[in-house]
Amino acid sequence: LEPGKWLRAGGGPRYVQLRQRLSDGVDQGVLRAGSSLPPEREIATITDLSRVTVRKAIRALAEDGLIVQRQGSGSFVASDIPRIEQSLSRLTSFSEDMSRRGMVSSSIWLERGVFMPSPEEILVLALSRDASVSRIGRLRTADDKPMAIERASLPTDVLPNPLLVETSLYDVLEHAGLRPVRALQKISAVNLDEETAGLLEVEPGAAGLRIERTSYLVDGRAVEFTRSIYRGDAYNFVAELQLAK
Ligand code: 16G
Repeated sequence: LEPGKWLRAGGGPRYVQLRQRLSDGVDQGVLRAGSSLPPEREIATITDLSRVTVRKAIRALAEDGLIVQRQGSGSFVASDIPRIEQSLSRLTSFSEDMSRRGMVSSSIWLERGVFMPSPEEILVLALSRDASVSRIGRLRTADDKPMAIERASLPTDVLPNPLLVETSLYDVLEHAGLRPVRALQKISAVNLDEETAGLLEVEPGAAGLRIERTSYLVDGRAVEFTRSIYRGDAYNFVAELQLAK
């Protein structure tokens, strides 16, 4: 944004050029979803433009929906991810959820292997002391946008080899006749640490949702214990409530 380097004579009004410059920054990911813009006064100093020009550019970007202005706390880069309405009462998989919405789901592998279970896995999956677990950690994307990080642990009786999972875990379970029919899910709020935020392509400290799911077969056997971090700006979780009788 240094003065002179990008302002072109004949490139239109200065505020229009600054608006273009800032919107390029958003497109190129230099300014990330949820990050705050420097204060007007600072942008004016760096660019050597007047505060009036800077204010005009920012107002235009807000009108474009590219940034959000918040009274008292400045301007933020808006999230370009439309929110996913996710039912809290249906036991579906990420792949199914995305394909039902006409989106292309994919995964980037973070971890895949067979391990000795942690005390928590032993407890939640009701494992015997000598059992082992398959762990699969994935960054889940929809139309190439990162949505969630999911780390699933399954008893090796259920998933003997994590390499069997190429795209959908639930497909693999379905084929083995081990598709869960019931799950318990716990949701809590988190602020994303630097590493998680980097994977999800948001600012460190941005809001996320930590979701834990334990899934069961008809006979009550636990098949999956998954800890996930979902982008806080990408989801609306929806449940229908009924009057308690
Ligand atoms: C969902 C589940 C996850 C499951 C995954 C399987 C949550 C909140 N949701 O994302 O537990 O492992 O679907 O998806 O944990 P896949 O069949 O596409 O691999």
